[in-house]
Amino acid sequence: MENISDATKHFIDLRRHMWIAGIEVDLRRLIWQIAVTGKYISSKIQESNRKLAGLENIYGEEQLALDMSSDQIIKHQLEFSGFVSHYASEERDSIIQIGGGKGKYIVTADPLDGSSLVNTNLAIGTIIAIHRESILTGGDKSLVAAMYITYGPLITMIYSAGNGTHEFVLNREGEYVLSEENITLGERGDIYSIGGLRRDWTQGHLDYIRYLESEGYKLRYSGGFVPDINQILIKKGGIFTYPTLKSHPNGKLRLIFELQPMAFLMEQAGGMATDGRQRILSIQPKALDQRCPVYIGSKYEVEKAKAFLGD
Ligand code: AFP
Repeated sequence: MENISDATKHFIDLRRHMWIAGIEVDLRRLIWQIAVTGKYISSKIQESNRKLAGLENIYGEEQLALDMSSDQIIKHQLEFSGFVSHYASEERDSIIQIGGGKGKYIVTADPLDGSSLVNTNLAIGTIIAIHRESILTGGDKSLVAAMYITYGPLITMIYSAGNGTHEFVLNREGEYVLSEENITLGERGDIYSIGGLRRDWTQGHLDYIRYLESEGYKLRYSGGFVPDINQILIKKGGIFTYPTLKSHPNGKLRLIFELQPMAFLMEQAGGMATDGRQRILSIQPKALDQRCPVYIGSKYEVEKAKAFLGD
């Protein structure tokens, strides 16, 4: 039986992983500080979930929505980091200057994506992107790192700083230890995760979905973007799509807060992400809250979607 020190010597924690990868020191520290907020947000979820308390808030005070309080946790953590000049969040109408505007990075957050699922006890998550340039120049010009934290049976964190896509799990000691390094998607998978109402789909999208079903793809859709994407990464293939809808031509998901970071992580894992025609990371955002259709996952399924949509 290995002794404890031998048993743990294989554990690579997040900071050591980033140091070995040669990531710039301020970026390493920033990614670490954001990962730490995951612990605070997770305890907020536990504390604020009324089902857990078994009763409404005993003081009757207005419970701040979880996504708002998660946003405040992240902002406060970044405010004093010294590395961040501006912060943008799905919970805010504009980009705000923080830390005196001196830091070298701009951070965007979807602080608690899937918050409408919290009382169902399904997994939800935090999505983060870290930019060096203005976030309105386009993902492939400004993005230097992306990460998401999944609040499920375990708290896991997936990150990339352009060094591949890697998964860490928060252990009992409160450390993020490496659980899967260099996640790499296969050419294709066997799961499809599809948003929007079938009656709202365009004909090209409907034909594409019927093709996947004829190929025997299995439906995996929770209504939470983070766990649905996480399943495709960990299962090494498949497709998530929230398409153009007749009622909403730009779909539902946000380009800057949700799609750019996930596209960065998926491409670093050998996958693809498009709006059905062009690469998500090549799209120059026109507005902070711009929505965009999305096809994201392994190459075969994304290319197939482009073919059905009349590439
Ligand atoms: P909420 O944050 O309002 O729960 O929305 C979650 C989400 O933005 C994304 O996480 C899901 O993929 C998508 O919406 C689910 O949308 P539908 O409820 O229309 O399926």
